[in-house]
Amino acid sequence: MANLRVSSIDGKLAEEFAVPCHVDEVKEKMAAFASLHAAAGRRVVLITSGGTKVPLESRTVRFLDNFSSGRRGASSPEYFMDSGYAVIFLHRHRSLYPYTRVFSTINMLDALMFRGEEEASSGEVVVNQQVLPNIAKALRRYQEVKEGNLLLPIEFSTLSEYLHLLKAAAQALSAIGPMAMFYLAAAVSDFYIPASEMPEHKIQSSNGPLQLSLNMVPKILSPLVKDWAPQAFVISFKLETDASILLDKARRALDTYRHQAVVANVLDSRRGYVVVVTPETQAELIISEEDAKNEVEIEERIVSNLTSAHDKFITQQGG
Ligand code: 9Z3
Repeated sequence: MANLRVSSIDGKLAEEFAVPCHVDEVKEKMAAFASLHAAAGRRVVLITSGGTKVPLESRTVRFLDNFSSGRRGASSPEYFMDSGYAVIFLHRHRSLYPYTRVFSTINMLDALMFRGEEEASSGEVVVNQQVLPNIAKALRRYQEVKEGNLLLPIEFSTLSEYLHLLKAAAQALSAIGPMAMFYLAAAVSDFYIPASEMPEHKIQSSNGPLQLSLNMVPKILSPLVKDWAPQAFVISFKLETDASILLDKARRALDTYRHQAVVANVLDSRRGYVVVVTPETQAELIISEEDAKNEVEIEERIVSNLTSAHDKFITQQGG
């Protein structure tokens, strides 16, 4: 029965969500990246980040979006790479990016200036260290990451792209078994319009008020855990706005999908408080005012908690 349900999810994915044309090429890239690092004894984490876009028209003018600033998804790779992991960063096009994320609010031209008194005539441009005080540190780390080929960025925009690329990633990473971790921080829509029901052209307001009927998005975690990457260490994120239902929903997700942990958070407090829920444990991670003053980020604590749990998981699997 369970397997039937999983294969019907696979079928739905193929029929109702447009397949991105580059999916096979990306899958090969991810598989090569994973096996290269696993052969060197390095673990690989697939991090998803940002919100998915659900188009209302196939020649899309309008779409529904899920909220996510992309900050968690962009900061976490930095901590994973500091802990010795290689990272596949499956992120929403133009969302925050590791290392450059801290400069995202800065206008590039405000951060540059001409060297010396001669000004523009010299043509030599340098970074204004007052505008970008930590640029050297970020650049150094970014270059090390590039030289070590530790970060593989892959972009998505729509829900369809996200689902197909996540499936490809799971299948690509299955070859490295328990060395793979999935850290599913992207904010994924629960609702969509199937390709067969989507109008081609822009919906006309002259037809009167718009009523939308949306289908439920198939629960992708189910085939991911059971079929595509059954040996991997899988973490999902649970987002609520009502704190009173959060832990119950997190537990229910663990019961249903049988993966390793849920990071539970409430929208308003997500930067300062999360609970990491596993079948046996529940750990509250908190950023105090003092921590915040010292620019400690909660993602550092989340990553530290999960990398330790991954250690134990690998030992238990005999890896
Ligand atoms: C999260 O809960 C992430 O922690 C946030 C991070 C999106 C809140 P930001 O990007 O915020 O740093 O601004 N992600 C998962 C959200 C999600 O869609 N979960 C689904 C659910 O809760 C699937 S498990 O039902």
